[in-house]
Amino acid sequence: MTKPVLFDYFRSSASYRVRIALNLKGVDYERRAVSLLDAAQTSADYLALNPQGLVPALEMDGRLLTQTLAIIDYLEAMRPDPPLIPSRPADAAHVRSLALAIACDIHPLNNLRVLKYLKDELGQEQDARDSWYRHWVAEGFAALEAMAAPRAGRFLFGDSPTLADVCLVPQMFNARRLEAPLDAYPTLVRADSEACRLEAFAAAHPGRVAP
Ligand SMILES: N[C@@H](CCC(=O)N[C@@H](CS)C(=O)NCC(=O)O)C(=O)O
Repeated sequence: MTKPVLFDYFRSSASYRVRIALNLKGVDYERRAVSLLDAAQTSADYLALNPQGLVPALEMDGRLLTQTLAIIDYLEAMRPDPPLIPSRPADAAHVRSLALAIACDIHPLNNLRVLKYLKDELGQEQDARDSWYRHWVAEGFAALEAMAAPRAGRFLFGDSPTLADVCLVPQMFNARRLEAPLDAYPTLVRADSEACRLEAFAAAHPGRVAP
């Protein structure tokens, strides 16, 4: 069996999600760096793998998978243990809604190509771009805190990590890097800190996989 290959960038939060999921599922994999700093995601070679020009992409079981939530769904189907989605449909919907609030409603607004467009095409200075970044984090995290708090345990939902934590931890890492204030989100801070104590999360941290 050939090892799965993850095409990723150490500081990309989407890549960080998939590293966490692979670790939680106990999948042994290799990494191939795609340097966002050098715009390697726009190279012809990489676009042949992922026409979206986004990392990560995962080569596994003879397939090339893209989009983190689709990749994690695949892992969940192929390696059900430990589950990242609760078995009760209502709980599963709740966990997915937390994950999607991050992956669809916070992350894309603050993605590299969006920040680059603000700079290069719209002529926005660093201060304006930082303020854009922090605005969408604040709005998204305030909603996420309200959604998660009533049903949170040690983690965003209950007492074992789910897809919601897999998405939360990289977004918190990203928010800290851009110095977005986090005091108003105690549930998110607690779940992040609990998750980061687990080796599957710690081993996926950008600081651990940096070139
Ligand atoms: N929805 C995509 C998002 C992937 C994504 O946006 N990746 C970022 C890094 S975190 C990227 O490749 N950005 C490159 C760019 O913006 O040019 C997924 O979940 O896989």
